Amino acid sequence: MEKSKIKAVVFDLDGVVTDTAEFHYIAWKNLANRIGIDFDRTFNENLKGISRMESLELILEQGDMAERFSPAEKVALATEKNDEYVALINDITPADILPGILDFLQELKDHGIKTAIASASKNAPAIVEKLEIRHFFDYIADVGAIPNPKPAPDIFLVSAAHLGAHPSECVGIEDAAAGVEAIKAAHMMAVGIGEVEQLGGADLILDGTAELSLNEISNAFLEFKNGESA
Ligand code: B16
Ligand code: MG
Repeated sequence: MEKSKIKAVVFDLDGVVTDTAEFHYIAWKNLANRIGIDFDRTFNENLKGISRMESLELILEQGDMAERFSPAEKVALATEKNDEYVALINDITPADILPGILDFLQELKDHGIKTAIASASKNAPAIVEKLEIRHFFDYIADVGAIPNPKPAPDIFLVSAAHLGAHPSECVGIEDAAAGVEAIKAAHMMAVGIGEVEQLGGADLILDGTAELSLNEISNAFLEFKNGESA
């Protein structure tokens, strides 16, 4: 049997390739606490896959401070958070790549399957360099040039186009609900890494990245295709 008809795999970064969520959490918590807003891990879950400015708006809203700051002050707050985040990720090394990802990337390369990163993070290119995995990817989306953020499909559609693949030939991998929604809106097969409660919309849900393999996603892809044509 042909191993796969998948032409391209589009990866989210944070939570799929590496786990920078803890650093986002620390930097947002410090900023929120400084301006008098409580911030805990449960609330932090809402920020996964969400852009920097949208994250700030959600934090201000939950602290009843949505109207307190001017647009310029909000940019300054977001910059302050990002400065701390950038300092925290400075020490990232290849040891921070999530389990199974390197083998999976090598497997995709060996089978000539194209790959891209579709991250909401403006720091994605720097993180990929620090992880020393740039050579595994054919394209890294520039989130600053993407019209609408996740859960809109834009970043996945732009990635597929750059890889020369039709969305129906692509698999997207995400750890956040907004990301799975974006993949589905792009009409790609969605692999969710995490809990079914959050990622119920995905076509395949895996507990962790160690479970990723070409065989696993190819089988799910065949089922996905059969389901579509049924
Ligand atoms: P930055 P992903 C997302 O990365 C994070 O999950 C999210 O928490 C963060 O706010 C967003 O990137 C923007 O990051 O402030 O570095 O531009 O999961 O889409 O790879
Ligand atoms: Mg993510």
